Amino acid sequence: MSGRLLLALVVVSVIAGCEGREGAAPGARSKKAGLAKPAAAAARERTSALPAAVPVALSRAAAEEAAAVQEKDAKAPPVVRAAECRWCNGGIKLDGVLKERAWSQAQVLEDFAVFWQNRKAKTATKARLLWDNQYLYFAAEMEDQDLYADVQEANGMTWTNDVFELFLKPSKDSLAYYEFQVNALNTPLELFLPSRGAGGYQRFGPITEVHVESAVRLQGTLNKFEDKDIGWTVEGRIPWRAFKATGGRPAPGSKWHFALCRYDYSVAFDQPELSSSAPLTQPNFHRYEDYGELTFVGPQ
Ligand SMILES: [Ca+2]
Ligand SMILES: [Ca+2]
Repeated sequence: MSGRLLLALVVVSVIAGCEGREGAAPGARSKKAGLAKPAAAAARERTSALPAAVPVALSRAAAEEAAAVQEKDAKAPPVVRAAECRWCNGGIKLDGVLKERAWSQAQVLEDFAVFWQNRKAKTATKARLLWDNQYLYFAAEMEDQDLYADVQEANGMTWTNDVFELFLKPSKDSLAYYEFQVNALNTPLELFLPSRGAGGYQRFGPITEVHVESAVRLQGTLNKFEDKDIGWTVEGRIPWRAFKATGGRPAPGSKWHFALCRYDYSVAFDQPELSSSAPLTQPNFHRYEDYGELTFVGPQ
């Protein structure tokens, strides 16, 4: 009996201590009158009050936080935070026409945004990725009302033209990543970047061997700004040996990080439109902290 009373008193004092420290939970404060009641009754009342009072305070904070996140997400444009690179079943002919059965089985990545400006891209993009033992395949169908490209030299400054870009970072534990581009004239650019701080295009552009093979198909007239174009399609492949510096081909189930990006120049835009599949928080395609996750799905 005395042991039970002692336990009740301990419970009362522990709860009173909680109230004294927290103080802010309105439900808990209104129960203070209960101290005048016999200890056992007060303990029962407070023991039942405790689980209700504390979670109410916690759940209110959690609800407010969830509402804030929801409000932010409601404004944020959709992007590709995770995607599958599926196995390529059947051949792909690089001709800029995506009629192969293999492409129809690829995941369609069309949530391109100007995320750092909290908006969708002005021009739509539908991209696809596939892989097999030899290659990583990529394709993109891009809306574009003013087709522009004049860089013809491989590993030239293709981003000064309408261009499709792939950024791939095989490992979080390494600073190394890769950048591939194809402009609307089908000129490739390929960069192995050992790190962001190593010197970028100026240093690695001239010494990175170009492995990318691609084809483009234009719907419109290139470099004729007076008329209105429809768009362009790129279809390409990169052999896994291009990734030899970081171990080459991934194993099924491997997860890399990636961003698919575009520059769209147009007489209708005040600035060239940079867009990406990734939630980039800055106008910088090299910001791999923001890249989406790409899972390589093996043959089924
Ligand atoms: Ca094709
Ligand atoms: Ca353009």
